[in-house]
Amino acid sequence: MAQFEEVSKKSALHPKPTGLTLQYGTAGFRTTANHLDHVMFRMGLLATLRSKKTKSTIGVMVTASHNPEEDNGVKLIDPMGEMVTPAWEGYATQLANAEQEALCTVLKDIIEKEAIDMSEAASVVTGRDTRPSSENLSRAVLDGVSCLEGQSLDFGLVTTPQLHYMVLCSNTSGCYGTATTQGYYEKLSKAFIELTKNAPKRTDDQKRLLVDGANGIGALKMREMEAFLKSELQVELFNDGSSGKLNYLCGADYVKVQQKPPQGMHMGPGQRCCSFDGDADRIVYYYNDSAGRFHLLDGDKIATLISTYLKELLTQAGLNLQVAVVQTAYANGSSTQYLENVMKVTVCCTKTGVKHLHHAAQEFDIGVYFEANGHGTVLFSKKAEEKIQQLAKDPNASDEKKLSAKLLENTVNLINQATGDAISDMLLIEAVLAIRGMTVQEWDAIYTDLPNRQLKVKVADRRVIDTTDAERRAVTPAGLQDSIDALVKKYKQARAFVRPSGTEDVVRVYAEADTQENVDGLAHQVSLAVY
Ligand code: 16G
Ligand code: ZN
Repeated sequence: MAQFEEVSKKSALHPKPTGLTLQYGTAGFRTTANHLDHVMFRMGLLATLRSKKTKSTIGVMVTASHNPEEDNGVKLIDPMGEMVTPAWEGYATQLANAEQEALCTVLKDIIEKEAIDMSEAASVVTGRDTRPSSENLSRAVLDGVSCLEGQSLDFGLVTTPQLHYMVLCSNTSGCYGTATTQGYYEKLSKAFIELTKNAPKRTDDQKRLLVDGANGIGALKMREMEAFLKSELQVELFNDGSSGKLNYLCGADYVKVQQKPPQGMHMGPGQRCCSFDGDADRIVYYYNDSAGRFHLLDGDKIATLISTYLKELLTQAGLNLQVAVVQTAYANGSSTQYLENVMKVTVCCTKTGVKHLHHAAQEFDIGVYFEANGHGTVLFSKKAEEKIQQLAKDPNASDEKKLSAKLLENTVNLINQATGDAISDMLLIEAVLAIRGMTVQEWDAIYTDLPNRQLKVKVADRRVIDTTDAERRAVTPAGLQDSIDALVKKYKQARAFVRPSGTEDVVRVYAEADTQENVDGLAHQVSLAVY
């Protein structure tokens, strides 16, 4: 077939370094940028096949998120804006690792296995972050798409969640929104402005927010968004990419892991601040108190704020919809306890990685999911959205109920349900704080985090550690979990687990206990047990 000849010919322009093997990990391929040209070309091929198979638009995002600027990566986005399914992750790995001469055979195998009709049309949308390598790499993706005669639309510089949004819009005939960045800004800003009308007394000072853009795409897109917000949010942007290096000493990952403010941010006492990561799908908040002490409000605090707000509105509206919060093993024990015992919401725990949380959240009327590292969003079931819409226009409903339904309706519109989105999450948090008249300190005081510590341990082969119970218990090697249990018993309010990283060649250790000194000791002892 002519298409395969074209693949053979073009793939020579994107040669695979012999012997190099890579794996489609938790968030796609990620490695040093100069090892990725062939992977990009091949992901263009695979996205085209996926599009033919699903008869839908598929997304390909070129980014390495919070990794250093020299790295890059790529991930595929499925029709409803979610991460590609596990079977296709497997194909992605096979295709990326096929030596040059075996490429067409692997491609044909996938076509056969999935019974793909090659005469189907295909449509692929692409996007990229601000890394210097991203432009050429995304061109390689487009080369792959054109080889198999797919249609492509390159959105160029966009945040990861913006591309997820484009995919979702493209496959829902515009019902979710208009598949342009303008459409994205208009949808979100309209909902935000409607919501903040319910907080008419907000002062300029309360509208002020310091944003660390991680010197990346989020900063660029925040600048574009600003014009749509009509001063209802007054953003002061730091690390906007004009001089600093991407993710270097800044960004959500740096702030969360180091537990300190990003470099280059001038924060006054009590000033509300937030950080995006390198592709703007993660956000964390923080402030310095009057004594100069740093306070971090991570994904768990965000999930608590949002689920409390939603639950209150549902009660006021008299709507019987179940709110659940999905967390991972990294969720601070205090947050889980608060959600279960005080808020009385259903809490469930999944393996690390957005796809697992997203999947679990789909099981509920309203599923709020957040990783402690700040990646998350809220999913509303069809039933929930319909009930909210009906009430908002019910002529017999009381004014109070109608107002709550309207607030819920705008909240739904403000949220990017395709994936966690730093810009959308930020606007939602700002709206919730405004409506509830809450300061960042009051939000922080909802519960107190248990002291915790994360460590990484280098081992010969991290795959010898296998886990169960949403990564909270180690099954192998034999005896490891018993040692952890014995160590945990020595401390108060303690918990610890180990898991192999899905993105780095290390084992991660997490521990919690009553004091920082104790938890540091526990984490250290657990890390010794891993060897
Ligand atoms: C990826 C995941 C993130 C997860 C992290 C864990 C996505 C989009 N990103 O960055 O959610 O927290 O991996 O990394 O799924 P680890 O396995 O190395 O700890
Ligand atoms: Zn990211």
